[in-house]
Amino acid sequence: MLHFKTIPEDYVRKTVQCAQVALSCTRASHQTAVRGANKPAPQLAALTPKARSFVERSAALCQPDHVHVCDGSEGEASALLHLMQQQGTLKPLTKYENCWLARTDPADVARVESRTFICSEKERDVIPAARLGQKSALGNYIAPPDYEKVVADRFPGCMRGRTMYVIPFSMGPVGSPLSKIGIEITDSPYVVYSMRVMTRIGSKVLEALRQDETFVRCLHSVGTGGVPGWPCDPQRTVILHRPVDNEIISYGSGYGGNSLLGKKCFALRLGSVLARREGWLAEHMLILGITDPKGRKRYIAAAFPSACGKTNLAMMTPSLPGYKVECVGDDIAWMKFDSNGVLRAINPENGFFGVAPGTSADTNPIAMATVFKNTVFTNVAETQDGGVWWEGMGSAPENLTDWKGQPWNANKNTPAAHPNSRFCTPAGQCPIIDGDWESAEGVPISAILLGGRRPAGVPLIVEARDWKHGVFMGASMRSEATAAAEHSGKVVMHDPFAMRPFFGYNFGDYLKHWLSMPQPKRQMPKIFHVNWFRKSDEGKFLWPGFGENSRVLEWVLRRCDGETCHQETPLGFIPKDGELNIKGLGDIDMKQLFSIPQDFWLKEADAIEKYFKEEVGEDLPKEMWDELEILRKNVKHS
Ligand code: GTP
Ligand code: SPV
Ligand code: MN
Repeated sequence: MLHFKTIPEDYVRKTVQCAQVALSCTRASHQTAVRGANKPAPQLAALTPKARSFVERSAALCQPDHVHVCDGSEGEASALLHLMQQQGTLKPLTKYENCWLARTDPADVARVESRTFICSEKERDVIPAARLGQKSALGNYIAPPDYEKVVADRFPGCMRGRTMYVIPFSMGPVGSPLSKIGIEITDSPYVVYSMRVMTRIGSKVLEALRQDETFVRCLHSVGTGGVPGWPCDPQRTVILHRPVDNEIISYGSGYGGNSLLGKKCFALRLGSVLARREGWLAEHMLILGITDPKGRKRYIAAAFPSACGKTNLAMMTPSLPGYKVECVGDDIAWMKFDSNGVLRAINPENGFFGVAPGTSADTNPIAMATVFKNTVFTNVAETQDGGVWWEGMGSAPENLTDWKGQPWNANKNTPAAHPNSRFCTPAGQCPIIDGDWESAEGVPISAILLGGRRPAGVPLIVEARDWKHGVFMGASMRSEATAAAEHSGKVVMHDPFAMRPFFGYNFGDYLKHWLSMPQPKRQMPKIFHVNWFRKSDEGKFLWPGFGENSRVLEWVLRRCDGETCHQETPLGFIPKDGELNIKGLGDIDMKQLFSIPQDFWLKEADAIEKYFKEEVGEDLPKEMWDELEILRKNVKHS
């Protein structure tokens, strides 16, 4: 529900009247708002009463000129494209089929974690005990009255002169028992078009809502300001979540996870709350299927922080002969133990919103084979012949236009593509999309990988001794900051389970939830920590990464099969000497890649202790303190 408590009664009455006008002209305005749509939009009458009430209340608050309920049709999509060209939001990339370039306001280029809040009656629902009343590194809390005020300060009349789009969307295949429905209301046609790629939208979702009226209310406005073609309000951007009310409200940004509310806001922040309540897991994880040379197929999920290699691993081309990788998802996994005790995962998304820089025919040929049709590129560089370019794609063509629309050449000391520039592309057109990627019951998970960017000290792979140790590995994960959010510099940050920006509730309770997973008759996946990013003293990556990561996956599978190809270390199990296949790789400094420097790890243990104490405190499960002491003891005696 939208909350009008802070708005005077007569104002509410007046705005509701305006909304009636807006709603009653919906049908006629549809033609002007979304010109060229050849099918009429589903009528408001087609909405369930709850959905209709959400739309009416939002219209009353935002006062759009028109309301358009999205049906998800092709005609609607082409009308949106037409409109966005007129408004200067998109331009066609004539070199490819149905591909588009968007340039954002330079102040609206990534997720804004500092302005992302979770609302609850009690602060401790959101913030661990150690940080109550203070700034927390594990999420921001907002009290209900402040939440109301933030909405009241931004939303009244914010859609005047604009069309309000109503997007019914499903996270997960429509009708799957693991799927959930949302309705996003937005004034951004770019968001509508992107949601159409990233989620399943339209009439079929409205149909499903008639069976079960439950949905997450998502209200989004880009706000006023910004540059021509990219309205936004970076100074006043705010992203609010109210899990108890199934509500997300976002203002001021049109970019990525700030505005495509099905993704991080719903599938992770609200999702994690639902998952805890209902006994499952909502995680920042890719899902891949891997078939070994004997034809045995297994599925692996992996949690790496933003811009740390999920899309690349999910689509990897194995360098090891006889292996095949297929992609189920590249960013989010919803996982639940089935009645046979098997952990099953679905990808709630329908597309990839992938990091462009670094993607090339060498590093990720599958992504390159995916993105040159039906794709929106945002903040990449443009070539003279209507194509795209970014750092890491290969040598730079002449006469590039950079992401800000300025002429660019290799002598400039600014990047041509923004480091967080992205492609938004339908998952279904990935050449290695898994045959079961839309399976209603999900795919069975054999192993869970955790990892991050660790330039020093952290081995290529370590296997957890057991589930509890694996949960500790997740809790103590750290990674170098990337351009996916507003953090600057290469500072190594704690990022537990790659979820630091995405927890919907108290991290201590999240750990307890993970610890509660092992139950009689459940087949617990093995947990591993990987690091593709360790560097030599000269600053070079010690491991070639990308397709060569298949060598690490092979060892993971052998461990899942119970092979004794491991040896014990203070951190857990690593490959026994000679058991990681590096045949044909040339010079690999295995000693440095797997070294466990005692001084580094004593400091790491201290850093973990400090983090646990200062950020979590008494909400940290005792098991984590026990594991930290085991780590410290092991390292001291090594
Ligand atoms: P989000 O979409 O932000 O969640 O990111 P992601 O985890 O999907 O990261 P992605 O796969 O897009 O990779 C981000 C960057 O890391 C790209 O520039 C990649 O080229 C680079 N990268 C990915 N895998 C590897 C690897 O194995 N080794 C090295 N050195 N770089 C990698
Ligand atoms: C991430 O930052 O982890 C992303 C991109 O996957 S965004 O959709 O902006 O969250
Ligand atoms: Mn991500």
